[in-house]
Amino acid sequence: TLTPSPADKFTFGLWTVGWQGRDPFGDATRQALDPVETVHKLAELGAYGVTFHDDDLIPFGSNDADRTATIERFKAALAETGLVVPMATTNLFTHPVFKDGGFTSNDRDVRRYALRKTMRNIDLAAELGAETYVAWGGREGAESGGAKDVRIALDRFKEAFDVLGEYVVEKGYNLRFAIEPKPNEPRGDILLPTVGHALAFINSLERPDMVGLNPEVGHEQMAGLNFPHGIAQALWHGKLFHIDLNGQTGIKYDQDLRFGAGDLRSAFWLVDLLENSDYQGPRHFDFKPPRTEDYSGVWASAAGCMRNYLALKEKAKAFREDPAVQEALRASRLHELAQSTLGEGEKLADLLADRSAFEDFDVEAAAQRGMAFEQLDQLAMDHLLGI
Ligand code: GLT
Ligand code: MN
Ligand code: MN
Ligand code: MN
Repeated sequence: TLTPSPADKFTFGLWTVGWQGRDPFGDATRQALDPVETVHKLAELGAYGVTFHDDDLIPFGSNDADRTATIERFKAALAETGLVVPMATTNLFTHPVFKDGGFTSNDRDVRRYALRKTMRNIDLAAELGAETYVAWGGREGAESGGAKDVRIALDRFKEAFDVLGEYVVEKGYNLRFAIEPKPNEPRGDILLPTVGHALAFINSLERPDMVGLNPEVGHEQMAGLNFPHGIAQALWHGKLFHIDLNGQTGIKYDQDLRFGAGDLRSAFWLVDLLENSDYQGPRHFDFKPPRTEDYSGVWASAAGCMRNYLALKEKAKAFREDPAVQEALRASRLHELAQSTLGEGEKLADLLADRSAFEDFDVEAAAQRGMAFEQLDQLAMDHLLGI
């Protein structure tokens, strides 16, 4: 069925459907959305949950009384609809104070403020039951070489995650951090630009187990990378804590198209991977309905994200179950890839002594063997195209 239900675990950021269409060249094309209305609308569409930045829910600079009232109204909407909040995050990019970053700004006062702003929203995230706290460092970066000493900025970045980890442990919250890489935009070059950079960084933290990834489809594609491959590696490291699903067509500005729009083949392999993995987390959409749309277009775009995911899930299942595909997978020797290269109990000395592995190995004959990948890929295309 292509009708979403909470069991599908689809979630949306308040900032996605709530994006008013402001871009570097033009003003907003849509009125602001009330988060309470968003919660009701998403529930109607079949979503499971909603996520937010502190400032999406509570306008920046609100006084304590307004903040409390806003949170109470939001909680009431969650209770009424059954929507949950599996993830929250901090806005460390909109206010001009963050023009050189939050955790890695050269300005030390700004870094201390960024930590406090984050801890304040971590309290709210924990109160609402979130288990993942996303950190997208869109302003952590530079436009010019001398402006940032990257090695020292990484010391400060590490310091931030170490302090925040200590805070979560001290408070006893059941919360893990998920770093969201992006190569550029809004900064000319952003720190931790890809999944690979972020994975390596995590190993240097005080509490590496508490920190994983929130990769976004379009962000890896902006760097020309294969998103399903990046996700597979994140899964292999046990670091896929969360995921931002959307669409992108090649190396250009961050398009944030609805999921499935953009590189459809890549989206197919992504859903195939996720659905056949142990990832149990939300399927979170981080998209921006184009500024051409009014609110009926916005909700159509949100519904389209879920519909495309469910359609691809059906296609992937049919692909895996097709006997012709199973035969093609055998012909492509995927089962052989699954065998260890050394035999069970085989020692290094045995490999060195095995003349069939080298001295008597018929390299030319092996070179002649085709891999049969094109037949396999055409079957995938046939399934995807519905022929
Ligand atoms: C912003 C960014 C997204 C991040 C959000 C989390 S904010 O919209 O473009 O990719 O996921 O901070
Ligand atoms: Mn994006
Ligand atoms: Mn975005
Ligand atoms: Mn994102």
